[in-house]
Amino acid sequence: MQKFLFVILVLLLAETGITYAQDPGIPDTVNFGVCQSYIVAEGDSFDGKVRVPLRIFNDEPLENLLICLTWNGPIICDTGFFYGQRLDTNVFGIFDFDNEFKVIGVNAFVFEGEIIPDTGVFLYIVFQAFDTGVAKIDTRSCCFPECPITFADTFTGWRPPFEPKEFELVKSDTIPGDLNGSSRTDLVDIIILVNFTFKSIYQGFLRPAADVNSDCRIRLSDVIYLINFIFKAGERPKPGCAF
Ligand SMILES: [Ca+2]
Ligand SMILES: [Ca+2]
Repeated sequence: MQKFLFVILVLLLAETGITYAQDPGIPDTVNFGVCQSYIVAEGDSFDGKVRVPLRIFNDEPLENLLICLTWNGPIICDTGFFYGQRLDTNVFGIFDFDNEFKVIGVNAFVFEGEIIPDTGVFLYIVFQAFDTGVAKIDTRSCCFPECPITFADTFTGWRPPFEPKEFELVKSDTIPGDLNGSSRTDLVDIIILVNFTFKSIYQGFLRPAADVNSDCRIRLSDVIYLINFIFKAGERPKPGCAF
């Protein structure tokens, strides 16, 4: 929590001195793209990952953007990674979350230069799902500490419209690491994964099922993880997030 308080402080400090005004040009927006989930049964319970793309449209250069989110449903925040052209060596991004208070803080600001005008995915948020059902992501504008979505240029700030996102968490019938759908994980699955990783041969498997170490990418470390599981009684494949 201490770390997150620090980020909230950064967010609030960053807001200090901003004069709110009408959004210049075309209205900027903040919304979400299609959420993807991979949830498997673990005995009587469920385990999985959900990837939520946060999308931003800004037609003017920005100096600062602040987004606070909250959620409900059977998910906890796991990680987030920035995406696209907006962050570079002079534009710094902070992503932080607190699962106890169900709050996510996103801040991007410039050391020099600007956050360029752009449209599309700005951040992927990855949640861990522990059940099926419905989840919803909203802003923190309504709650204490209030943290409205704010975009700002050098002189003024504005509050772009935001669309909350509700999505369904559905159980998958596949098993992590079972890439040929044989209902078991064995040498054949390793060969399929090796062919994909080193020869770019894709044999139609569900991608998150191949991300067996659940780091949201399919690569050599997944091959090693799967070999260790099958031949060395290593850790079981996890539901992945490489959608
Ligand atoms: Ca198999
Ligand atoms: Ca992986």
